[in-house]
Amino acid sequence: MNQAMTTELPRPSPKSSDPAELAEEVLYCLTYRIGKNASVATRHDWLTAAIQVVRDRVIERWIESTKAAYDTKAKRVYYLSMEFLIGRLMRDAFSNIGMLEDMRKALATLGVDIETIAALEPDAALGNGGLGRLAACFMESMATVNVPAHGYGIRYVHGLFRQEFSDGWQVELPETWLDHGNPWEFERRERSIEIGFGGTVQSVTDAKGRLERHVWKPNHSVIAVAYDTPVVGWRGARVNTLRLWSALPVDPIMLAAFNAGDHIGALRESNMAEALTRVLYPADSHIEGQELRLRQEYFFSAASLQDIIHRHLGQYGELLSLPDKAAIHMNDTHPAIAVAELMRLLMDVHGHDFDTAWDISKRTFAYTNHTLLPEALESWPVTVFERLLPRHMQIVYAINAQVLHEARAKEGFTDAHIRSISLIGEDGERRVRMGNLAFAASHSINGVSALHTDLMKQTVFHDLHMLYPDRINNKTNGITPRRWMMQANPGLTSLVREAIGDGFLDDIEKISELDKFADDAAFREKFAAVKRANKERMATLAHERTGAWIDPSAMFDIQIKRIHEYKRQLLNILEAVALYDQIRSNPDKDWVPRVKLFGGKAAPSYHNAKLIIKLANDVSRAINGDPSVRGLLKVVFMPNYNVSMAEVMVPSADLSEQISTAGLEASGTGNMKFALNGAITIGTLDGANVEIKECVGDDNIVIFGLTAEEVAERRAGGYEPRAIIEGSPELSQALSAISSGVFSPDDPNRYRDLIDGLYNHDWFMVAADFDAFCKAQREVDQLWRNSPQWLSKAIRNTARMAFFSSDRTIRQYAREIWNVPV
Ligand code: 26V
Repeated sequence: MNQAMTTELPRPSPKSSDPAELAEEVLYCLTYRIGKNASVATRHDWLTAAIQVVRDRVIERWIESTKAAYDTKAKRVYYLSMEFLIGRLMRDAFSNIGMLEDMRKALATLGVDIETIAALEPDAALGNGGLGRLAACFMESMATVNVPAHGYGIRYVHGLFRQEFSDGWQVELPETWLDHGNPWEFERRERSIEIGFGGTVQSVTDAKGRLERHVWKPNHSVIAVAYDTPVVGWRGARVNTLRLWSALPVDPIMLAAFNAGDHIGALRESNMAEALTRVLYPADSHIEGQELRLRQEYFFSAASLQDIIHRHLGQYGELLSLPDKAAIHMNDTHPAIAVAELMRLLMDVHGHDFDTAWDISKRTFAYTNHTLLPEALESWPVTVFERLLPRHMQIVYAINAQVLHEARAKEGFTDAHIRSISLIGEDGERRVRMGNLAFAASHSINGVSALHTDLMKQTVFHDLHMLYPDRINNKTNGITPRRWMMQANPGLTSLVREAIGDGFLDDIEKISELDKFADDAAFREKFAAVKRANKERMATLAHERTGAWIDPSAMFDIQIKRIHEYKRQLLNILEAVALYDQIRSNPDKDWVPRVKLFGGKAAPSYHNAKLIIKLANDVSRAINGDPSVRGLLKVVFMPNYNVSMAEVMVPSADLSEQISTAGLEASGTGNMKFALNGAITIGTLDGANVEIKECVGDDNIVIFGLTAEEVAERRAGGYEPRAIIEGSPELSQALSAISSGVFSPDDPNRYRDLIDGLYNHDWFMVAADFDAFCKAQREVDQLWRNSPQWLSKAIRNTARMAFFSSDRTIRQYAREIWNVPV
């Protein structure tokens, strides 16, 4: 770091973007906000100072945006999500505000390398995967397309765990993103809200003994404290707020208990409160009804609802206009308890009758479904629900009575239909079905790809769709091109600007002008050079993190996502094993050199997913260490995959693996990131792959395997994986290599369960798709051999991905769901 020191620091004019003045501002912040001078500042201090300088610009626009929304009485969008997988914010904010390059220069004059300090910023992993990352892309797009919006979520002290490998096994370590403080957030103690749990419900009657209202008397409560983070849109168009709630004990020093001599009790209560927002649940499907999870859901939903109502009343003084001024969006069912909370506030606190409250709620709420996996559909035992939220339980029953009443009046509705749409599941233990609650209370329920939306109508919501046929609609997911191209792939961005000008930066549709360069040999060379540089950067990262050397001239074949059996990392590993065998048997064949890269975390309690990670690492060790392979195939599993790692991996990919069992991946968004960055997809006709194929064209994607319909038919018709495995020499060979301990000589039985599962039921149809997958991979090799042709296809992928911008998705939400002008 530069030792340059100024003795006098005039407070600089805050709007300058002149690098010399910016440098002065950085020094000013270092001195007066951090309390250090340049000679003793740590790299973290420089990072904080640089962020604070840009933050000042952001704050000015933030205040303007907030005031404008108020003055114009604009309708606001409230996006409720248990997860926001935002990653790092510095580059995003600097770039969107247009100061990245000026700040780079300013810091350089101080002897500070912006990339070095950028790498120190923690990656905020307040989410598990697709659903959380979508929420983050949506926040950025809402600011970009000028939708006045607030995101509401939880400020987890520990986000998704840090993953390490110990002898190839996943080990989970706590993640501590707040260790050095968080310069992006502003604590709002004045927005503290008391949230109650448990207790009893009293009925208040009037003089004539008629029921006037219900009063819920919780028996314990916690305080929700707001922390606000500004979210900057492209070119600083607008700045919205991400408001995350943190839990504190009502009486932080527990004076009453303490004075009464109950020291332990005081401590326990204080710990209980803070435990509420301590950690993100790390499972992206299946939850064994942990009560803490329901508490988290209610805590953040209730705090958000009360905050929304407070803001609305502050401006409009009544609540009948709520649906005209507020759209409340539920990101999956995790905030569905907000429905009962709004009903409670409207009826018990503000004196509206049920019908009015129900009408207001339905016109205000909308819900997005992100998965059809039955184990991921949330439901809570009535006993737990009732004990924790007795008044909400009554309200759920009242809503249910209303819905069932409407169903009974509908022609053709049988008892079986009634049972399936009920908000209370009666098979076995009685449970509150959060999906049905969210559906019943929403005027719009959307799927996240065309296929997923159709399947919603045919499966989980078949009967509710019959009852309310106008509600289900499709909004295919998108990704923000700012983070996923402009920031993550500056090389490609400059090349595209050189070719077609800057128009696509503001209007991504214009990227289609790149199409005409697909057959331009000179452009192809430049495109290849950009990809090469990205692959070199990736190779360096792979070496740093795993010790493996990978050759940037090999094909980079990448599968990064949560580890899940339906996503079929196992299919990809089996293909690697089969290829390994073929390379050894036919050493003289003209093999295409490949590097198979993996990344992803398994839920800590998901046994098979953890076994799949171990298998990938075992296979990697065997293949990478076998000299007879001569580097023609390498397998590398990158530990601790997160948003920041995706930003390096995605731009380096030649081939994008999107190989889920058809019908099970709701959309996928990684598929979009890769294609935008010029990777070719190998994939099944699942989720958004179907629409990607339509956009890029059949010749520019490699599709294989069963369709969703064929998967369903096979399931219904008695699927026999054993016969398929026995009929496929490659698959049999690969499986027998694994089960005979070739990759696990220390424990030959390690993969017995995994392999037996394939022979016995193979829920995810790995066997059924294996041969087709291998064949498709050899077609990919063929394409790769013709480099100009490969590059043309890659360029066409980039040129044809505009549809998958989250700006388009958000405009559709705004026009078709929220009724907000864009
Ligand atoms: C579900 C559950 C179920 C209860 C336990 C805790 C928990 C935590 C997260 C989730 C969400 C899983 C759903 C999810 O992430 N779905 C993904 O959403 C993406 C955005 O729409 C979509 O692209 C992916 O296909 C879909 O898997």
